[in-house]
Amino acid sequence: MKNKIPLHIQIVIGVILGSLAGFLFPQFLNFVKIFADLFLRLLKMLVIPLIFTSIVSGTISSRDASSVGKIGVKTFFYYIITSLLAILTGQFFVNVLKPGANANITPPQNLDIGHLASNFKYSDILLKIVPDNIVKAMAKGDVLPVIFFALLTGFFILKLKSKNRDFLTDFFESFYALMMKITEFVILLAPYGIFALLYKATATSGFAVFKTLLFYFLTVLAGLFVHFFITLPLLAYLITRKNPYDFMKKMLTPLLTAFSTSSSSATLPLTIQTIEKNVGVPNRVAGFVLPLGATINMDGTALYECVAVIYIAQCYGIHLTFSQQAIVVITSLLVSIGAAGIPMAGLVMMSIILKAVGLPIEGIGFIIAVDRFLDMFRTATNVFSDSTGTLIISYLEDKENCCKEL
Ligand code: DAS
Repeated sequence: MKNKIPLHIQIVIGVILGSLAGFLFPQFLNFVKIFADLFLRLLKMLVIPLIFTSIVSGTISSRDASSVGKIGVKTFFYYIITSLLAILTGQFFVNVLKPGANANITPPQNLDIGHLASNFKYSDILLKIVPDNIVKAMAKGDVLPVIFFALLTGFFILKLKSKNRDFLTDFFESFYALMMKITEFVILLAPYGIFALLYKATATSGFAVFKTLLFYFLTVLAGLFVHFFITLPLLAYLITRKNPYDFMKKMLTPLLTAFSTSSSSATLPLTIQTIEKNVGVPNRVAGFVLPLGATINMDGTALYECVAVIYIAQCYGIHLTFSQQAIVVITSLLVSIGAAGIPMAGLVMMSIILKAVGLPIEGIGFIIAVDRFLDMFRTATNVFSDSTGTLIISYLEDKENCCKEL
């Protein structure tokens, strides 16, 4: 189903027509609402199979258990630190700037805000990691145990005898390719889903949803800007003592490709080729850190998820307490691990965090209008974080001969 008009133009048209139609003809709400709910259900339908196949295929992409062991620990440590730094940067800006404070959108009646956070204990998180029944966890949409089981699956596939390992590697890589295809199809429906969601938003609350949208957009950009131009370069400099802005210049082509395609996965071959040729990182490191990062390290997405969920709460006039925000932070980290490297993957995962905190999934309607544009900035940030991680790990692996071109 190829359409001549580029997706983001279709989305702009869906936003404009949907919001005008909802404001001018609210009487068709019950009919249009069906399509809004259908689109949200399509997004939720993808989450668990996409997370599972994305992580398994990302983990086995190294094809070599020893590299997962040796470089793996440094790589995961880097991913967790930079994703958390990104999320906390986003949390800082959304709490200081409060972009949703004046939206005053009436929340649905039966809200159960932060039901998880009321008696939130960190030990709960540890217990929740190991499911007593992985099929039940998948059926309930519990992200944490699904991620844990997917990482175990990927790691131990690499430990199998070559016949079984090759079969399962092909199976999961094909399954992931299938899930990406289905997701791309659902995203093709985004303009229609966005029309229905914006119709519903303006039919129920007028243009209040737009009052603060630009402020939200700028809040996400502020967080991404700090992470991209300050946090990541500072981290790279403190560890490698190389000029991080020289490195950024050498990675410009994949960064601009990530920006224009909004897909870390589509940019991956170019990222690998550029970091090996222009920076001198060996394929042994680039061939492991980058494919894994393209599927499970998404700093831009993690930052965006945190800002978006707290913004949606602000739009409803709901103040999230510290422990409720802690749930948002941890779930944003987990969701960013499971998000796929394709356009609007971050949006697909949003429902998980909203559900974890007890916010209505309809809140997605407040941010969807600008999601495709923010996706360009967060994908470039994702790819730059993966590249910076590759530079750092390559330096830690071989300080003497690292990155001769820098
Ligand atoms: N577009 C995703 C990526 O390719 C990021 C996102 O949707 O948040 O990294």
